[in-house]
Amino acid sequence: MADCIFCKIGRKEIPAKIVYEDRLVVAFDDIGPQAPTHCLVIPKAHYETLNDVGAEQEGLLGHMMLVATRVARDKGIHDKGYRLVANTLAEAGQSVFHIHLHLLGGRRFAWPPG
Ligand code: DGP
Repeated sequence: MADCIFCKIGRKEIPAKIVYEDRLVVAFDDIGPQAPTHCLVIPKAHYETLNDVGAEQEGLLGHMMLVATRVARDKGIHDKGYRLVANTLAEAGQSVFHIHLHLLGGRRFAWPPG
């Protein structure tokens, strides 16, 4: 999508600290980290929210989660613990409308989330 910020990161039109990339996804450091490790895993294809992803993209969603575990290993948080978050629509706090998984770690998190 032409003016989507995460599409632009995926196409390398704007800079980001990319920590993993393959044919389907890109993972990069969040611009406003909420924890010592805070990365985002995005598909290169544009889907506004999880509600826009159909059953045919089941493999892509699984791949995003596996990439998150790989990045967690690379970042050294794999064995201590980490949190994956997919904010969906405004009430959950989604601010960028291109699906993404937050990978957060390196500190203790509260539950329930705020
Ligand atoms: P959410 O609120 O769940 O939609 O999360 C969007 C995240 O995206 C938020 O934590 C900040 C991050 N973000 C927004 N714009 C940029 C950007 O241009 N570069 C990077 N690296 N992260 C961004």
